[in-house]
Amino acid sequence: MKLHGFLSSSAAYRVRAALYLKGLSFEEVDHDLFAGEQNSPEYLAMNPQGLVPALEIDGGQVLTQSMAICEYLDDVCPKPALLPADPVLRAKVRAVALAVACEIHPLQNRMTLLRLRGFGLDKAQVSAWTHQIIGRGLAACEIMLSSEPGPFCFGATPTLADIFVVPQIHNARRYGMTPAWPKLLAVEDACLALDAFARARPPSAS
Ligand SMILES: N[C@@H](CCC(=O)N[C@@H](CS)C(=O)NCC(=O)O)C(=O)O
Repeated sequence: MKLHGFLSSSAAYRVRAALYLKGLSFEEVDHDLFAGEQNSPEYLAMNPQGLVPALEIDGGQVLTQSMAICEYLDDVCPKPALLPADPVLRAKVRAVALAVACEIHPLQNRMTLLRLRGFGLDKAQVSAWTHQIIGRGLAACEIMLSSEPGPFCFGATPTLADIFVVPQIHNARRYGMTPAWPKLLAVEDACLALDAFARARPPSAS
């Protein structure tokens, strides 16, 4: 498999963590988002959204959207499972992952922030926006997880929820925040103690 990503992309971080958790080997191709490589005709032919990650699988098919990719990996390589068997718990795991994927990340990604600058917001205003979006979103995740047993988001093994929450905490730091949610920080510690997350993580939070 070939993972098309970018080192500092938190969405690519999710897929790297899932691939490593499952012990799958893959090749990584970096597309420099700052240089606009995601908008080249070659890349758009693979992913018309011009977003990373994209995963090329055997047979030349290309999968896009980190959640769809992670669920595909869970389908074809069920162990270790990224979704619990219990339907209620599955829904709760997906709800936390989606809280990051739908409500937090798209409002703080590079394209959104560039558009805000284009509408005339200055750097400080854009920074206040990202802090507000991430702060409110992760505070809600902290509450959603408050009564769940650790050390991971939903118990003894990492799930899709961890795969989405941990890269988002990384992004919070990248945007100059100091995350102070005890449950989320404990989850992050548990995940980063695993080789899969440690290898998947971008090198610095700067
Ligand atoms: N919902 C998508 C989000 C992907 C996304 O926003 N990727 C960002 C990097 S984290 C990107 O490719 N941005 C393109 C750009 O900045 O032009 C997913 O989960 O895969």
